[in-house]
Amino acid sequence: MRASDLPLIYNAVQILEHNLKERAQKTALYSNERNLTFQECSDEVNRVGNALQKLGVHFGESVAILNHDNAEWAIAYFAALKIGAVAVGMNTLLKPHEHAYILNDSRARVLLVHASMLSAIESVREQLLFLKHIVVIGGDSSAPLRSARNDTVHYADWIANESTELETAPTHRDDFCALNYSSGTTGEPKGILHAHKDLPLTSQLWAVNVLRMRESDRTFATAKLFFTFGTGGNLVFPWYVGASCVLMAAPPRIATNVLETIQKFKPTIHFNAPTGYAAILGMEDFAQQYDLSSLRLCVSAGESLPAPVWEQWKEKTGVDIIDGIGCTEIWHIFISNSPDDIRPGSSGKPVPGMQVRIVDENLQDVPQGAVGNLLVKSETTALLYLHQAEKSRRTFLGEWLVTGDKYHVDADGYYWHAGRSDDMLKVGGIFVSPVEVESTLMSHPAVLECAVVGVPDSASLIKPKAFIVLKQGYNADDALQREMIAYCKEKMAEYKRPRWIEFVNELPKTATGKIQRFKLRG
Ligand code: 3UK
Repeated sequence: MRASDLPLIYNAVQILEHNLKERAQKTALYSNERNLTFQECSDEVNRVGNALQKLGVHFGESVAILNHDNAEWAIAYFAALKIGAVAVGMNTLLKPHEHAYILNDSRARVLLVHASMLSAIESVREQLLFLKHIVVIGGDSSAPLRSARNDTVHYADWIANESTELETAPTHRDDFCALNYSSGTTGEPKGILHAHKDLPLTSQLWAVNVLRMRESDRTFATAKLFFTFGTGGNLVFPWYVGASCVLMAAPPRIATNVLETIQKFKPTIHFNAPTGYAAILGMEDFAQQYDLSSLRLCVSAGESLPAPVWEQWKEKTGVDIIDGIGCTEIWHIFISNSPDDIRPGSSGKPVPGMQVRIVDENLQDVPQGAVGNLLVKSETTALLYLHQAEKSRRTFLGEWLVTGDKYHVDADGYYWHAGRSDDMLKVGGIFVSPVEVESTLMSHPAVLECAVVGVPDSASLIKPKAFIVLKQGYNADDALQREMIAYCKEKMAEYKRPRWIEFVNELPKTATGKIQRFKLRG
């Protein structure tokens, strides 16, 4: 399938609405809070779409979603698409100043926010230049809203009198429909815009052609819907094939939440990051304690899956994990293992319909077997980073995307991840910039100098470790380490905190005084 196989006027709400013909009464979405059929999803999408239009949302404008994974997340996303707006799935783990940056950069006029995160938004409300309306999801809808302004409304009240009829905006298949923010080594997060066409294309090229997802499947992802790994795996792909999804609002890093959800809702395909599989494997007897027999396949992405984790999972559950590498710039997976062709430890082979190259610093192909920089060509690649012209020019080289990954290919055509070409770390499948962790630590009164590097944990998965030179008068003891980790949790999203701190007398440096991080990786 190619983009040109889609009609010129195409709206990705089709991915939901095509199900109304044959399976309107099938459960489309399961969650602890409520289950919805395709018909119910479609009706509610229309009500939300109408309500958004009444708030003045026009074609091409952003609608921000800061919500846990639940029915309203999915509904708001497709409602934004249907009216020709751009859905901005916001990372719930970030701090208020980062939410403010994203709301301003995306110029969202409307924010749908879960009640539990409303106070975070209120704390930066003065900084929000474009936001006009807040819709509160969850919480007690009979309680008056805390906000003093009359621009805040409960979701249930907001859609109560809206019609279930709504015209689909005649979007071009190349019109933007979704905006996701991804962090870089330095500077502000990068806004990545995707078009309507990218959703059916990735669904067909990877979920159907490689993973063989089908109507009888039921998906469950720990990757949240604000991350395109989750939006694809747990919403767009299942609905594209007429399958159902299971949404879990609870934090995915707690292994028992994940196991209980699998036991209760019986998904057939589970999406997780390597850290998530390793956390479950860390629980003795999990396979005896929980009924996981509904699973037929698992998928891993976000960081590379070590072969021992693959083997232990297979031994304990009998289920294969399909490792595939994806990125937000391409929307989803572009090199992947497949159910009948798995090489544990490798990322598999290029997804048919996409192409990859491994090149040297001059963009020349390296000989087979040599490590080089990975470039990818896919019709689903974004065109630019919003408001970041220079970074865009360095990353989007015509048809080829510079992924920032090092790879080599073996004689059988399997691709092997060999780290990143920048300093970025993937921690639990999410980007962490060591520069950001370092500058946070530098603001602590006891820190003279520091360097943060990725160090493998017991499951061979990378976690941040800080090497710190203390100012005079501070004791290099456990209490100070604990205090610094708590300090990092308060200043940054929790997943960015160093897992280990080592106090050192000096840091290795070049003659010109630049810290040599590679020497610390050990
Ligand atoms: C790394 C992997 C080795 C790699 C993503 C699936 O992770 C996703 O998107 P991001 O933009 O990060 C992209 C970067 O993450 N990576 C991802 N998967 C793997 N490295 N093996 C893997 N299997 O450095 C890549 O450049 O956050 C993954 C689907 C959608 C996604 N957005």
